[in-house]
Amino acid sequence: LEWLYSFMLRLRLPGGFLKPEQWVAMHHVAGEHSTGTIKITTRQTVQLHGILKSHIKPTMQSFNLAGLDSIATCGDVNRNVCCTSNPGESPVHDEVFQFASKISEMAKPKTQAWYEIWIDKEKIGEKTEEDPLYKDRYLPRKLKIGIAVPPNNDVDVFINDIALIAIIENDKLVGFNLAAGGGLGTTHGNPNTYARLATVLGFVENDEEKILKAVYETITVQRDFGNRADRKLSRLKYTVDKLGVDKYREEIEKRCGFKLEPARPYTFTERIDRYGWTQSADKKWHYTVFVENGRVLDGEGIDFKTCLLKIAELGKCNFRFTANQNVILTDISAKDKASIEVMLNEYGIIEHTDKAGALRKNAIACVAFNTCPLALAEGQRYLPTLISKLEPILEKHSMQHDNIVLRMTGCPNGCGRSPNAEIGFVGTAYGKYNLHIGGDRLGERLNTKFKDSLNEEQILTTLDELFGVYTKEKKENETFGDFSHRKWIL
Ligand code: SRM
Ligand code: SF4
Repeated sequence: LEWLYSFMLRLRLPGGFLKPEQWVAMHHVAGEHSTGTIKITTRQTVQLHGILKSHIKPTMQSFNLAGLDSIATCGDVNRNVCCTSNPGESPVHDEVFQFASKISEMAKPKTQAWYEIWIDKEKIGEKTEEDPLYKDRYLPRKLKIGIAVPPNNDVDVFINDIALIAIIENDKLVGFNLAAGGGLGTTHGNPNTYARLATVLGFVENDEEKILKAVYETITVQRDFGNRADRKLSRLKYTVDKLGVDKYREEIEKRCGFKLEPARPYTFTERIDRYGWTQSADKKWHYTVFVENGRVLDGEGIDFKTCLLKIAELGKCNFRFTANQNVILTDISAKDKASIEVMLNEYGIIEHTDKAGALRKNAIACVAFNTCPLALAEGQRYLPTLISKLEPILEKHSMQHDNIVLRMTGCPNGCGRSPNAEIGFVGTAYGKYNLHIGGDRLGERLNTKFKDSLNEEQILTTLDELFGVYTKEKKENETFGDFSHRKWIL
């Protein structure tokens, strides 16, 4: 007999893309081998929890048959590459999105171990597998890459170790601004740790070889200069600050053999998922489903899982996960739109998506209890209740339609990206959260701790007071985040 271990598995899905037949496969794998819940993560992929040891191999094998894998979804390597989700965002969306797959492939570890262990591929034995990127040492720590298509910063691009911002001129992708040094994790009681947003280093023209090279060498600088002595201080953000931004840039340029051009102008005006129907320039339709905290399951009022399975079985749309833990049914032709809408209506998804309030629709919570071993407080199991208690308070201040970005994490690792929310909760102990305010709406400014370890009652009273001051004193069109920054942080 041994302990009844169970495991969590994450898929590698660059840009969060799944074909309908892959959704069907994933649905069945979740049912046969895990708790059954399909959990959409804040990095546009899915996690399955509760996979018993004897089920791991069949799970991997079923995913492999569906053309899916879990390679590099944990460990000191490049993780899932994020990209603005909605094809309706820009006529060049697909061109940008292809870079997510190319970067993911480029930075994928070259070892065949995953196939040997899980798919029974022939063992390579004593031979050494060459990996020019990771060599024999991997990276000092996990590394994350995100790509955004302005004006929507739905992927929260600046929280990534490496960020690419698409520069679009006259509806053409002319290149990317390259930024480095984002990361949100901190450790309670360790003042050397901090959250940081990526710094823009420069511009690379739309030449695939050059763009991939610039990203590659940004990784190798971290590989060679990153801190390998203290894992708490080993993310790329600390390397940028240790070397200095100019030195980091110079090192990239030296390795690339070309200079980064001066960064090009861009503007983010939003950081949202566009719920409901949108249409792209190619006349295709896309429907963004609101999935509270990314938990796709049946029951709890709506049979999301059955509905999405039935839609996938029609084979008329692709699926794209968003970094806000939602799913978009994409690339639907005009003739297929009605049949999908019928299903969305039949299962109450349209009503659910339309009815949810603004605060709820813009909120994120991390997994936390009961599966996360690092949780100090609740995340996704509690935030919906807290929002229900905040909604009447917002209404009292006529703020119920305000798209405030509120996020909660069960510990300071920041998986729900609370450090760059307008209102951020960071778990300190069961039922207690630090309250952070003053982040901006677009994800371009971090928030600051305002109060320590509040319980629910204190949270509600404090926010009631802050909302009262905000509605009285705000300037026209000033967001809660900007007001809080000006009033209480500066
Ligand atoms: Fe995370 C560790 C869940 C996005 C920063 N994260 C964990 C672990 C694996 C706990 C562990 O190490 O044992 C959590 C598994 C919980 C569970 O039961 O499933 C976990 N992280 C998640 C997810 C599922 C949250 C969610 O509810 O969606 C997200 C999965 C992303 C993915 O698909 O790959 C997730 N994690 C993030 C993000 C947000 C992002 O990347 O956009 C961050 C902040 C950004 C960053 O990396 O700085 C984040 N996770 C961390 C950290 C802190 C890293 C640091 O630099 O200090 C840890 C702990 C660690 O690495 O030691 C962590
Ligand atoms: Fe777990 Fe902390 Fe990440 Fe939440 S923020 S999932 S509690 S590691």
